[in-house]
This record gives sequence, C-alpha cells and structure tokens, in this order.
Amino acid sequence: MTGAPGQRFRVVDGFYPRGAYRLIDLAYADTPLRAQPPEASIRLPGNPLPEPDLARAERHVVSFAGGMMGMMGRGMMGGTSAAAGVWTVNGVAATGHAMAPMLTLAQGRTHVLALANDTAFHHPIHLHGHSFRVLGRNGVPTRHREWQDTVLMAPRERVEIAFVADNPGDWMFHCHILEHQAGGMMGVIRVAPDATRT
Ligand SMILES: [Cu+2]
Repeated sequence: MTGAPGQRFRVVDGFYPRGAYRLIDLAYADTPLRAQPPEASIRLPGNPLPEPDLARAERHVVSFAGGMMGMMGRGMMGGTSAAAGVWTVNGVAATGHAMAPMLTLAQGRTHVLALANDTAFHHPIHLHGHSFRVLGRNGVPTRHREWQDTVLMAPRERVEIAFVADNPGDWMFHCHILEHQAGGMMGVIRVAPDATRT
C-alpha cells in the first residue's frame, strides 16, 4: 500500500449494466503506521495447492437448470413454500440436508468439471473443501487460470474448472445465491479412495 497519509480511494462496482455505484471508500490514516518500509522481506510463502494434471484428468459434466417460475413474479421465489424444486443440478432439485452424492471423485486425481449454466440467470457456484483453477469460459482459456472457490457463471455460460481431489469427504457444491440453493441448486461431491467408488 503506497498511498500517502490521508488519501482516499473510491471503490466502484461496475458489474451491473444499469450503472456503476459506489461500494466503499478506502482511506489511509492521517498518521503512517511506520516511518519507512520494513527492511526484511515480507514475501509470502509459495502456494501449496497441488497443480491439476490436465493430461490425466477425469472429466465430468455438471449442468444447472431451472428458474422459469422465477420469471413469473417475485412471489413465486420470495415466499417460504414455493422455492423448493425450482432449480436443478444435473436434473435433480436437491431438498433437505442429507443427500446422495451427485458425483464421486477418485481421491488424489485431477478432475475437470465442465459446468453449464442452462438458465437465464447469473449463478455464483461454490465448491466446499477444495480450491480450483478456472480453465476457460465458453471455450476461451482464462488468462491467469485463477484459483477460486466460487465461480460466477453468466446466463448460458460454459465454464471449466479443475482441481486435484485431495480432501476426502462429502463436499457441498451449490449456488451461493441462497434462495437458489434452497430451491434445489445444490449437490454433494464425494471425494473417496478408488476402492469405495460407487
Ligand atoms: Cu443461482
């Protein structure tokens, strides 16, 4: 952070086409925290995440669908009773808090998830238990193959993500718009040794 004491910076959210709005201001204190930069290195240690081996990856298709009822009015989505079953992952609208795995991934292997947003809505898709690289969008490779744990999918967008399944267990995979999750847009991804695959 190299600004001068007392400087302020406006952070503007320009995502929405209807217009940018001011999200927050970042302000430097009037008094510097230290008189000069520290002499010792403050470099962080290297990233310990295992690099996906794309040449040997297993590939899985995950499609997100639904939402047509939501276009009929807010009442359909806003109530407490009408939300269940509006959204699906691979054709299943998940309900309740315990569910069979939608995918079982071999532990220790690289997996590519080919995500398809077959809806007219944005969905921030979140995976528990792992970070993943975002490989590409609509067939176009991303510039930095960035590490994320949530990927925002635009309407009708195709996104490919990859990760090494090194964390055994049952992990929730869901839209992070919680009305969508409650309406069925969630599933469990199981990571287990090869012998226990179903
Ligand atoms: Cu969603």
